[in-house]
Amino acid sequence: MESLQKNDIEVLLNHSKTRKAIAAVNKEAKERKSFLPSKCQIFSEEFTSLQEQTQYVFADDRETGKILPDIINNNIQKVVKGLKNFEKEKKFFFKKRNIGVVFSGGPAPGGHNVIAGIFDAAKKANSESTIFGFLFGPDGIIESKYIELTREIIDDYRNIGGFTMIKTGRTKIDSREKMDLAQKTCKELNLDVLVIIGGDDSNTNAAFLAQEFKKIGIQVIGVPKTIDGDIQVQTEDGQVLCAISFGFHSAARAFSNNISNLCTDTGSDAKYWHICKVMGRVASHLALEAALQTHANLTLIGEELADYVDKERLENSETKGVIDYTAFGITLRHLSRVICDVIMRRAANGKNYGVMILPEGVLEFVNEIQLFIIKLNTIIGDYNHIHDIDFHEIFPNLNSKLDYLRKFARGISDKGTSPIWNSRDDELFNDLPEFFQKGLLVERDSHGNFQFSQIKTEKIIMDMVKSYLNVSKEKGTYKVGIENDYFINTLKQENLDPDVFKDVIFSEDSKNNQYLLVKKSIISKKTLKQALLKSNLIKEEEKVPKAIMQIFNKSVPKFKTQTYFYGYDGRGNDPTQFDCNYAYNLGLTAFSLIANGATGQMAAIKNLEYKFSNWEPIGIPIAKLIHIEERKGKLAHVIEKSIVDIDSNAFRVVKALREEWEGANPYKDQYRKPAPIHLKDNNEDDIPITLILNSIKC
Ligand code: FBP
Repeated sequence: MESLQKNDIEVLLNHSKTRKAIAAVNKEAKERKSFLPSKCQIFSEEFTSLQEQTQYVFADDRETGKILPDIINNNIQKVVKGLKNFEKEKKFFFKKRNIGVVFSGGPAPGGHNVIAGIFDAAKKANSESTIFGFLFGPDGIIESKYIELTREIIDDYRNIGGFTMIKTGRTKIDSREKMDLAQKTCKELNLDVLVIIGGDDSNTNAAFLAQEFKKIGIQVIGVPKTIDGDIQVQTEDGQVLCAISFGFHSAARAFSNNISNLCTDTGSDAKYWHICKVMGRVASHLALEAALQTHANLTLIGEELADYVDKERLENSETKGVIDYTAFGITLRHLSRVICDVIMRRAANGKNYGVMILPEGVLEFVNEIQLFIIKLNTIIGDYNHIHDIDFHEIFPNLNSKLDYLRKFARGISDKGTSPIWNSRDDELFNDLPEFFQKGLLVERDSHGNFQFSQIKTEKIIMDMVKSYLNVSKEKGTYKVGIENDYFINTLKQENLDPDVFKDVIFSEDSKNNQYLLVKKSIISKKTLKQALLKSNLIKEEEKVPKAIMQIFNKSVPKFKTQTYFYGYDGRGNDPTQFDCNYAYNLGLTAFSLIANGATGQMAAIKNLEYKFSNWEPIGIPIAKLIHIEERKGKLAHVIEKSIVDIDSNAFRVVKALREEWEGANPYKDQYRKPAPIHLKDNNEDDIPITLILNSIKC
């Protein structure tokens, strides 16, 4: 044992073992930084060109064409080998350029590799080129805050998660003033091109900037990032051009590793339901992937719930000769019943525990909540428009907001009447818990998106689940099944005849099962005693035998939960090998687009869902992805978010195996353990399962 002087903190801190043990960069992190992502074959060429691909057809874009006339006619461009005799193109390719890069929106693992790819390709083409990184997202462009990215800086962030190198932000360059300031910065830096690494809204912004900057000769290129996986591009006839954004795989794998550990915990301790909310502002892609990775007992997929039809309601209304529109789509009440059903069926098989995955955006697909969101968006949007001032500034707290809504309901608002918010809305809204009211009234983000991450979705849902479980407990329908052998052994220890007691305590239909269910009518010590008295198994003055009490107590469920929010942790996770390679090749693709004069294009890799050797770098015309949708109560031109397709293979597999994974049976749960995230070898987990399944043609 080495002797260390007590209290001599200096000695302890300087000890070689201490220094090694707590070093900021460990061996694995060093190895990660030096990992070389694989490059698509085409990038070993000296230089590349772009080949127009006119065979791909997109939806009607006349409306977008009116506002983005200079980029609406862009086509898909495939990165191909550069033609040696095309001297002019070659000269342009190798020219010295100033490139500005910016992260926009939430972090996603792999972002640093996109910049590393751009940096490597740009320096290879011309070592005198300069790469500027704008700080804190689009604010850095508006406020002219940037750093020059040197090789030393880049090397320090290769294959490392998050966006820490230059940070990120959610500001949208959407006003004349911000556009002018952005132009000023870019001109002062003498930029040739601006690369925006962002989600659907940031790429929409990139298209508008491309249109605006065309006249000053600055190219704008987008790169699809978001852990949510909701930027996916398909043509009108379903050809996949971009199967997923970078960051999705790493975040999904990080969440899945944690969720899988909880599956192990719940199967060990057998006392908790672990409730895991996973990010994904609207779309449930991350939840779907986590379900495939872990086989958790219950995963809600918002998109499926939206499709729900209450057949009973529909039939009832049809017999009356009317259509009940409320029968379409799921309500919060019904959703809680769906969850309770799984909990109760597992409990009946002795498993009063499990793991549940709730997508962050699930409420977006619940009827009454969706309606509230749309109505409130419109009211707030109208207020901002009429008063030219922000609603949240004027009504900063919940009470003032509610007061405004109440006035609206009474028709004494500035507009005089209120067709959107009537007294029924007011009543329903007032019935919601305060934290949820606050959540629904929370300020929309700069792109007009509802901020689901600010809402305790899991609390809203689980509160309803808990109250329904309590009702079910009182009704005697929520019980923990008692294993037959356990019952027999327990009774034998007290010399009681199991066969005699079985008939009295357990329900008829469970008597031959491995797990026995206490009769519905027995819900308390009192009702238990009554049942025994009625069957003459005990006398009035006698106590219920200890063994029977033990069995009864075991059958009474205690619903205990632990809740988790997996989101921010996954955004900061180090990228998987898939994301390292993907993001790096996106960077290389972005440079090919830049060096061939493209603008208004988004770098993408086609065939991501297949082997690496099939990956095909392309440019996608952003303007062609834009459609019109409601934001902040107004119609806006934005890239359409891809939500889970309930006809996709990935969803169909989850649906088909749902019962097996629920494990509402006496057998072992079918949990799956995903491999840990590391860069050493390729392993079978190194591609999103969603992509593998969706690529199967059958
Ligand atoms: P992006 O679309 O910008 O990639 O962000 C997605 C996301 O991670 C969502 O999953 C989540 O709802 C949201 O960001 C959280 O945003 P914030 O960082 O503002 O809390």
